[in-house]
Amino acid sequence: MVICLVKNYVVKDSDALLITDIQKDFLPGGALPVDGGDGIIPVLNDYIRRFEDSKGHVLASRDWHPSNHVSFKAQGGPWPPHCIQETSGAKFSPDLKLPKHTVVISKATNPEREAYSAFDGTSLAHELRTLGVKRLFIGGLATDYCVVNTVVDARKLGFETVVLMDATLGINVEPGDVDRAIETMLKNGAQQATVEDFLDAVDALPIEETQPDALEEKPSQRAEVKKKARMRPKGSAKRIRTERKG
Ligand code: VGL
Ligand code: ZN
Repeated sequence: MVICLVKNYVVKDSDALLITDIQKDFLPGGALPVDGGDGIIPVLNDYIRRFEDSKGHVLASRDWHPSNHVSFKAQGGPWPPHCIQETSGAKFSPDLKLPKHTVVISKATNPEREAYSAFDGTSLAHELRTLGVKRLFIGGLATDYCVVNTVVDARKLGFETVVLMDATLGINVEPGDVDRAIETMLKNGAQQATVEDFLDAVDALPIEETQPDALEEKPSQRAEVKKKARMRPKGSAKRIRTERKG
């Protein structure tokens, strides 16, 4: 039996995209690089465009340590120094196309405490509630640290939470860490999705509204939606809707 698992997410203004820790130190050439971490940046840029087009919110977290942070080896922690406040390594990757109005969340700023979750000791929950966000889509680095802890907290706080599986990568200090992180997220009620599970705005319209007659009723608005759809790389939403996974 083939089970249809295509999800058809349509981004709306009560949705937020949270991009975790796409900072130079976590990318190849950085102080604590995630292998191939730069490979998810184009995918994240695609998600950013979708959220921008559909009035979803975009937030970005950053690891933002003081130079004497407890997680650094010199203080007895597990990590080399990384993402030190105001240094070049702590900067977001210049390849990540963050919108101007992105809400930036700085985490693990207390020298005495590790905080992998973007909710831990930050204003993230407050920001999301102020924006009216009900559903949180999360992608970024690293699956087995920031992402899993952020997702578990999001679930505890009552947000519907979707992990963007094609836009997150982990460190795997121990083999299987990433797999265990994914299992933990699912066990906590998170959903998982890839870009193929998203419908473009134009495909989400009721069928009759996409007919030529209906187009004439609201020409400017409709033209705008159509124009955006045309600007996309050859979309897959139509095909995906009939595709089966699993
Ligand atoms: C992280 C390792 C060290 C993370 C932070 O946020 O994923 N990982 N510091
Ligand atoms: Zn850190």
